[in-house]
Amino acid sequence: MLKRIVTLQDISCFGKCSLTAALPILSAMGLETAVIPTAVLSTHTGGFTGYTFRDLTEDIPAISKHWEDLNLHFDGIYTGYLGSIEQVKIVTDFFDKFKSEDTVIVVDPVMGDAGKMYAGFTPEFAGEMKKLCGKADVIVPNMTEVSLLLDIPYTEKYDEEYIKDMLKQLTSLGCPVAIITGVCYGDGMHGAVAYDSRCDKFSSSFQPHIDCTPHGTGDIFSSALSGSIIKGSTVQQALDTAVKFTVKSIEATLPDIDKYWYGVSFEKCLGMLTEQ
Ligand code: PXL
Repeated sequence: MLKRIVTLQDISCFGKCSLTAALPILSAMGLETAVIPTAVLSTHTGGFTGYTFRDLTEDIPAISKHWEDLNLHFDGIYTGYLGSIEQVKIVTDFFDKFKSEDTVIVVDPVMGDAGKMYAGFTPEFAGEMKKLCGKADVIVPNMTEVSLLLDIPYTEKYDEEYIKDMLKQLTSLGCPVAIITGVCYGDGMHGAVAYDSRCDKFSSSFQPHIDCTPHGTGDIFSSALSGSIIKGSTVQQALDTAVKFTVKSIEATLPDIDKYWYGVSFEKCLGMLTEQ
């Protein structure tokens, strides 16, 4: 039987991130994928100007109520970009309604990158996101989001000990597993590091660094990671799958990077996921 996941994030109609990346990736991994679009934007907010933004917060409780009536069960719930504090609160309620004993919740606390918050986000939003992270089984912040979740300054210079310390602090938000993405110790490698507080175990996965960060790599990583975890992989296996898929997708973008500056050419690599 197919495992069923629901992912809650925006549709950026053009730009290859959030739902337009998550849906094909999760489907390629063999998961039945339901979606709750949290907002509709004409493009994502990274690098485009003049984008439209229709907030769909109001629709979420009604969708949720209908699904409760249908008695739907989800093996996984995966959240990405959420557009407002109110929306984060409503998603928290959604977790309470649909989390059963065997449901795995993955929260990607999408708020910023490279030390800057994305357009429209505030420190108050980060406060609400901390609470949502506390309800998750797995969280997947990048270093910018780590600084926002832990109220510490953003830094690009750190070592393994620092990352391990951050990971432990992140699990004290209430989620048993924390994964930091985009980790680079300056040794030419780039990857992700995880801490599972249930067994006090660290794991990591690294690949040679590619000097190019197209938009949407975080969403590609989180989607592949969520799919893997919900299919029952160990944290180590999920890290390996997500890191390899992300790196291959970035490599696939390189020949045409001027043309595809707005997103990663992950489509060329979906075969890696269907074969698993
Ligand atoms: O890739 C994260 C993301 C998702 N959705 C929207 C965004 C961004 C990042 O900028 O703007 C709308």
